[in-house]
Amino acid sequence: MALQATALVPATFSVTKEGKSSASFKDSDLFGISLSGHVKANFSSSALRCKREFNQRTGAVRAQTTATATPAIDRPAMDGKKTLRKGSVIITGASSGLGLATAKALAETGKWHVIMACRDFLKAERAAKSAGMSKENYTIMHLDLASLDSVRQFVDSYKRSGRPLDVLVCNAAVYQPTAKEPSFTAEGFELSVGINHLGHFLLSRLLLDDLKQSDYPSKRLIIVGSITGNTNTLAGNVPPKANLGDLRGLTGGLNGLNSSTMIDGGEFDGAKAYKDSKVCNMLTMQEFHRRFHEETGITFASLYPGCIATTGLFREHIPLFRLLFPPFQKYITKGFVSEEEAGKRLAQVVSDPSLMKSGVYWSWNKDSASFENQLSAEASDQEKARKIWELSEKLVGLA
Ligand code: LMG
Ligand code: NDP
Ligand code: PMR
Repeated sequence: MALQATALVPATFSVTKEGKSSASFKDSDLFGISLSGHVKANFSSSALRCKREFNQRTGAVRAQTTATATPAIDRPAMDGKKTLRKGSVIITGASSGLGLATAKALAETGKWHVIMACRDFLKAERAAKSAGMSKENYTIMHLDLASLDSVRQFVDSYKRSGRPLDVLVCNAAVYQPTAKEPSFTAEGFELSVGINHLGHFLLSRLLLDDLKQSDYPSKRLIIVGSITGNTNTLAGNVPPKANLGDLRGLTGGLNGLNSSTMIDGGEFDGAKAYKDSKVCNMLTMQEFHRRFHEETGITFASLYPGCIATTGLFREHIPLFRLLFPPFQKYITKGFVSEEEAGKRLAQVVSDPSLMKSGVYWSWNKDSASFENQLSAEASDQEKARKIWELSEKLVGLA
């Protein structure tokens, strides 16, 4: 409970003033805590603060509109000029790696308030501090994607906070390449698909309406994908390969009791479960696009940010792998990107006006220029996307 209450308090409360690679391998082809002191604040003050923050920022932000192409909200100001408000972006798993680097990149612009949706509050707070993020630019909220109750609580808290929602980034993930046995979420789903896909599926479904209601000029839902889920690439052909099969395991609930823990019904394999989960992420983005883009104007997108070989994603891999993987990616595949560079890429998908197209899986070439990439046959299979949507709805209690 204490954590929940604390989690609702924006870090800003402590501020007194309320204030492609074209070399040998191509991505696109086969080679391709100062917490407790501020807990007094409650929901309504949070909403109030939001408004005040908006009012105070108007002047500063107005000055920036002339210099950049960041979407602006046309609101009549006192002097009759157009103004914009800060965008609000939720990033799941912003306590490390890509999520943290993206939070930092967005916070630094001064145009975004980042809601860091994390399972470990203290880790997130330390991470934000050591990244040098200033308190008025972020809020940490508790979210454990391995529990659908936690997802629902997070959504309730967010709605009560009174903040608008302009962009949602589904970034968090786990990867269990060395696990011999499966582990499970609170509801009994195999952990990687449970967190990476099902938790995010419920989260984004429950927050879709908030995105829809946003008056921000460009509202977006971004689900992080990966090259390793795409079997039209070399990286996607390193065994074990992603393959969702006929979805019999997902149909059975991935619980290892009356069904397999793997989507395709096979034997548990942590590396494959991760890659399968990424295929679900990329299919879900496209299904959202087909169902809701026209009606809501929301941009749905996915991306492969590059191989960020130094992140916590590989924490469960053997030490030798963690030692050799970065130089392998840097010097042999040349697919390596730093966390900082990858953060800038995802930040572009969040806010760059040139990346507004919906239904796209973005990648970057060796000059770090973005391009619309091709997904594998399975990761663009419309019929599978529809089935996964419907099965996932049942599993998370939406149908
Ligand atoms: C599975 O293995 C694991 O079983 C599973 O747990 C999970 O981790 C999963 O996808 C993740 O991978 C699959 C993989 C194991 O199997 C294969 O890829 C089959 C082919 C492997 C044959 C290796 C030759 C590859 C030839 C391709 C040419 C490219 C050059 C590659 C150079 C590296 C060769 C070792 O694959 C492996 O175990 C490969 C080893 C892990 C790769 C990452 C680290 C390699 C680093 C090597 C060079 C680093 C640079 C410094 C130079 C050091 C010199 C010693
Ligand atoms: P990290 O491990 O550094 O980051 C993953 C984040 O997810 C962490 O903040 C972690 O929290 C969080 N997380 C894990 N489980 C949960 C949970 N149950 N509830 C809430 N948050 C959770 O890895 P990356 O930054 O590399 O990964 C980020 C995204 O990028 C993933 O979607 C991954 O698939 C994708 N990606 C990564 C690539 C790479 O090369 N690294 C390449 C392509 C895509 P905590 O800090 O508490 O552990
Ligand atoms: Mg892979 C262009 C070549 C390329 C790229 C971009 C990646 C990205 N990898 C490439 C090639 C190879 N990898 C080759 C030739 C091999 C065999 C030696 C290889 C192996 C390998 C392993 C064992 N690669 C891996 C692993 C992992 O455990 C990582 C993984 O699959 O996690 C699911 C991984 C990755 N390679 C990548 C990327 C981005 C990953 C991290 C996976 C992800 O985040 O989706």
